Amino acid sequence: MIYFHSDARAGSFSYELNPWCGLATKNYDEAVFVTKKTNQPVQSNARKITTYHSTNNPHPLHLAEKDNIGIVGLPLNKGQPREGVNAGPSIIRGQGLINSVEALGYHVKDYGDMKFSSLEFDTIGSGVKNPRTIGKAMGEISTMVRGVVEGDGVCVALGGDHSIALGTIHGHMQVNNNACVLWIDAHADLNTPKTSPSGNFHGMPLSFILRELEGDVKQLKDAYEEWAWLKPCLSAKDIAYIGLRDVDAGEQYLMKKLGIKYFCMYEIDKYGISYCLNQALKAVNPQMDRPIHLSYDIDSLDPVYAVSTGTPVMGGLTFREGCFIAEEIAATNMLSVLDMVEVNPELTDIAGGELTANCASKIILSCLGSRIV
Ligand SMILES: [Mn+2]
Repeated sequence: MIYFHSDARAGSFSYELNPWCGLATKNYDEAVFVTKKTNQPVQSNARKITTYHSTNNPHPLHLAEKDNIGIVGLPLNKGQPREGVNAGPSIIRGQGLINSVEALGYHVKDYGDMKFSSLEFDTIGSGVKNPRTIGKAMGEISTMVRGVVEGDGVCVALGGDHSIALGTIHGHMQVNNNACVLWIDAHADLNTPKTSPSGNFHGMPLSFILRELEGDVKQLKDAYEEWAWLKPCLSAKDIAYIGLRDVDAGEQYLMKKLGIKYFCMYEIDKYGISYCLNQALKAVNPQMDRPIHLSYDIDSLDPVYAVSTGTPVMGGLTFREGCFIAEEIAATNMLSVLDMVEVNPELTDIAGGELTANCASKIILSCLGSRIV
């Protein structure tokens, strides 16, 4: 049984610390939080995590007559070094996602999981690891997402690492060329091949989609035919960040130089999530007439919730703040594409993976109109 206090920031409980993720519990099944005062297990006001939402009411917020939802799994893991993030789509689906989306009143078309080939002799080129494999996969993702948006109106893309967003945004923009992007993430994912400290592509997808940075990615693009399809199609003024707390020096420079709107955890603590989200939407979608591309990295949530993800950073969004963003996006009726990325069930024990996937699933449902009441 998992017990959990309703406000993880309240600090009224003590628990063992797991050195790399911040929340201990080698075995969630045995984890019982205790009060500091008495050291007794908390029973009276403890809650089981899985009873949070009711999702079997018809969705009250019709997504602007988009009653079809296309869901596609993108199990790509070559944009970062850890195995397991390719299992993201299956563990998120395993939360009962398809049935729950149907229970909201939508007609769901499940496109299954795409298969990506690993190209031979693909190590590192122009500062990017696996450049040919990723270039090819991104082109294929772009074509797939374009088709889903054309056919179903709304596309939910299950990652995979955050690399996939280059393909999903590119495909989306081929249909809705006036879409704006909300990037919910601990990281800015704006490195160019030159500024990236690691060469991992999941920290670079935005630099490849931005018109302003076309020259910075040209060397890689020109070097491999797998990148021939790419045409930058988004402007810096059309992106807003929420949840940042680990931003590389080169990214900080580019964010300021390009004037990208951002709401780091500092701003969220200071002004609240409601104000920050409102300002982010105002910046990229002032008339609320542009389709929204919501690129949601599960590591935007604090590692207390998103425990099983590749690059966790302390001090993130609470689960409720994460849901609130999703609920407000649903209320705009303008959601067109949703990426849910970086759930990696193989980095912790089974319960940690399930908890992370459960958060992802609940946020997806909230984006599609699921409400508490
Ligand atoms: Mn990311």
